[in-house]
Amino acid sequence: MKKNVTYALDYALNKGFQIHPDALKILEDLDVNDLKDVIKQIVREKIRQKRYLISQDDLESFLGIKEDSSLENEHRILFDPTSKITSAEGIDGFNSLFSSRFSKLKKIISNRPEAKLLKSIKLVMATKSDNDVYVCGLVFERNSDRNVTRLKIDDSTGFLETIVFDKDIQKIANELLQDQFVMLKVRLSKNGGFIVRDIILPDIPDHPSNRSKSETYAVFLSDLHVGSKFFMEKEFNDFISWLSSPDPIARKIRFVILCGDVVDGVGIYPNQDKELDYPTVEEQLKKLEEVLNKIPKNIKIFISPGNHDPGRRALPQPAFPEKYNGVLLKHENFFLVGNPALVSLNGVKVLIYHGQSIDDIVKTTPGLSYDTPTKVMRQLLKSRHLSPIYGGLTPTAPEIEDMMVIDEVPDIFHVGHVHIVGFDMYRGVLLINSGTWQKQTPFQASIGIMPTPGLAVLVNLKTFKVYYQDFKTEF
Ligand code: D5M
Ligand code: FE
Ligand code: ZN
Repeated sequence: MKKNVTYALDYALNKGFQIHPDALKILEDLDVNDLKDVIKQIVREKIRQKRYLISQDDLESFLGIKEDSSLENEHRILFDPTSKITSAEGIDGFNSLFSSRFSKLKKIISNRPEAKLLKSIKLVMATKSDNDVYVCGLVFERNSDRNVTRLKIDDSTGFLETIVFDKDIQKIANELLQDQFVMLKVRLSKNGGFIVRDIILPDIPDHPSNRSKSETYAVFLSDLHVGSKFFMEKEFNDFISWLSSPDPIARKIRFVILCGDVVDGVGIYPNQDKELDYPTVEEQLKKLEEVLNKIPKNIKIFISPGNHDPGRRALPQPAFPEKYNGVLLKHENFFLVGNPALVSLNGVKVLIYHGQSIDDIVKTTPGLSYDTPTKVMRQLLKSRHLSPIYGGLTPTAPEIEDMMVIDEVPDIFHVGHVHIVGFDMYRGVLLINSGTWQKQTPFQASIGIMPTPGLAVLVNLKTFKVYYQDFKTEF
């Protein structure tokens, strides 16, 4: 028992009072300076009432931390790939994946007025009109040399090679990602080349976001890497204890969202076994469950996988497979979803995605880097796709439906993977990268990644105000 609590206990006993064990737990979390005052005032009040047991209820009422029943914690899982995964095989599978991507995004862009003038590449090539025409397709190639950018797009009726001269349009062109969907306004030049006169991305409309009616808070976390020698167990446990503390924000938390890499996994990178405290996935998950079990039961916990978690690596990833999920699913307040997933928390739509494709985007796009993850997240929203680049570092499964298309506009877009906290607003969407609870690893040091570990990102779902709670103890 902590020393300050002993003081409270002695004081109460001397006056003929008993303190219930649940009430003691609350006293343990109080600041020493507040404690003496609190206990004296409660004793005075109870003497007046002639009641000689100090209960949890007495303390919670006195401290104003009594559970607020007006805080809603309603959730709906709006999209989860788990049951939709079919994994079509071979080339055919990829053909259907890309044709699904093309038709879904064409539908999204068809809300634009220009889309009424869309023509197929085959028709444009055949008619050779010298008016402006609109075409759409997936980016097949993008080359920039000196003053011109060349774009080749594919709409399944054929390929169109185009040239961008205009400097402003070049800026957009140079940020285009391989296999991203675009609409181009082009005109045939006298020497037979198609000049790009505008680039239109599917993008998201600027919109007022859905908000929670009550001031419920959600905590956004990712990349715990439980099992790794570098998992910051002490800091993470401090955070978990804080969730039960009298802190006014902690009292209003009803949701925790874990965005992948919750465990470090086994055999994920060469010689990983030398960097593991827990050498099997089962032990890692048991450890994770032990820690998460201490979270108050009135908080719903959503867990989505990342590239270190058990199950298939290719996107979209299903929720943790049955072989491993028992230890987590025995808790009624735990919900396992796939990657990506869309959940509604008190009406606020949260898109959860681990963020594997960021590796490919940072690698191929000038001006984007790991330390500005929210800039990459903007690109993803503009392209209305979570993993546009095919054939890079991000494994993609040959699904019949492209579930990485951002069909619905979210209110909060939650990503992890880069281990660096960041937040921003884009067209009414709150972008959050929730960092990590793993110290810098030797691999990250070797490639110059400076993580920001030990920060809990908290959001008021009514106001969308973002707070950080810092649990880092080493600098
Ligand atoms: O990824 C942790 C961090 O390391 C994240 O910023 C991405 C980066 N990372 C991971 N794999 C690679 C490769 N192969 N190249 C470059 N950068 C990488 P995590 O998923 O936790 O291992
Ligand atoms: Fe990670
Ligand atoms: Zn990761």
